[in-house]
Amino acid sequence: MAARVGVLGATGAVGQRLIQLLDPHPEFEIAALTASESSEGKTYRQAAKWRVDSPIPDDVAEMTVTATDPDEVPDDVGLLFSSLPSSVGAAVEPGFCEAGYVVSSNSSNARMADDVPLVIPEVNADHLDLLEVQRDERGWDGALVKNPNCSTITFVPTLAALAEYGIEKVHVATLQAVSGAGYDGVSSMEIIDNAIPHIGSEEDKLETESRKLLGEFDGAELTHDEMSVSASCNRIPTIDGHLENVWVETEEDVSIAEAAGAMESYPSLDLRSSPDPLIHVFDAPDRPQPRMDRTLGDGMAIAAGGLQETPFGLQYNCLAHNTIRGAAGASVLNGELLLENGYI
Ligand code: 11C
Repeated sequence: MAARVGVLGATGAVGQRLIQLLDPHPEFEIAALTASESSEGKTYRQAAKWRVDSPIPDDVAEMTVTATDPDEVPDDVGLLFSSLPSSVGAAVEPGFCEAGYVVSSNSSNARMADDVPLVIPEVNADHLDLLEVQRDERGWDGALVKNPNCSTITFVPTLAALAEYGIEKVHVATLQAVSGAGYDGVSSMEIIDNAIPHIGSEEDKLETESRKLLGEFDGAELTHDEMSVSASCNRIPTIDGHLENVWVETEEDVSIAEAAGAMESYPSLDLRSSPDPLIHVFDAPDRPQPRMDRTLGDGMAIAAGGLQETPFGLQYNCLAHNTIRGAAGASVLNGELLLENGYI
């Protein structure tokens, strides 16, 4: 029987992607939708300005949207996917966890908290064990698990594939799609013939989240990886798909063939939303490209290419669909991992 799940922040850009990915889903059944006050009491069809590339599922369209409040969510809902704005997430997610709900959240609040697992299942599924620490320290019956920022998710799996060579320094420059800014953010038309060399606190997220993801959990405490990471983030007029240029300096020499082999053979997981292969490596120097490659593995794969040796280490480009692999799909995959591990 499918687990009953809810979506917090169901009308936003990532909330809509969540609904698209969850209906249908063999393991989950949508049973609750919440949003801000202006949507309360409306049907989902009335409340959402639906913009994703498939129709609203019929059963979801007629569901009533409620306030984002634990009292409004049925008790038999075991798992909540959260795509709330981070300030709202910070205010309400702990209350849901205290009320016994397991929350798989894409919101950026609490990602760096010591007792909150920040998880890409193919990279650090073992960090889920931090939930024992969380339960001891916070006394929650529920739990809070986060997925990283979309531009972090794009390059960290490639670093995980190269970890055996001992990563010392990483430089990453991002070319980020406008959908990352959400519906109220910058639109593609506004930046046609332009690029914006700054995105809020994005650089800090890449630098800190990547070190947490590649850190080690000893059963009591998580140690962040010691590699140094420097990021530079740019908004470009692409609709979906973040492209990144990465330079990696390693302790041991790594040839192009070895790096490509390590990425291509990096394992996916036996979870529904984990694609096989996880990382596609292109020989052609002009791939990956957002429009051609963002839907690989149903939008859940990472694409890499343009591998070359440089005076600054191994250089390559990588790409992921930012609202699927980088956001909604990342939360769904964490939900599948939570289910697999008996947390729901
Ligand atoms: C962007 N990466 O492309 C941002 C959006 O921390 O989840 C996602 C923000 C986050 O603008």
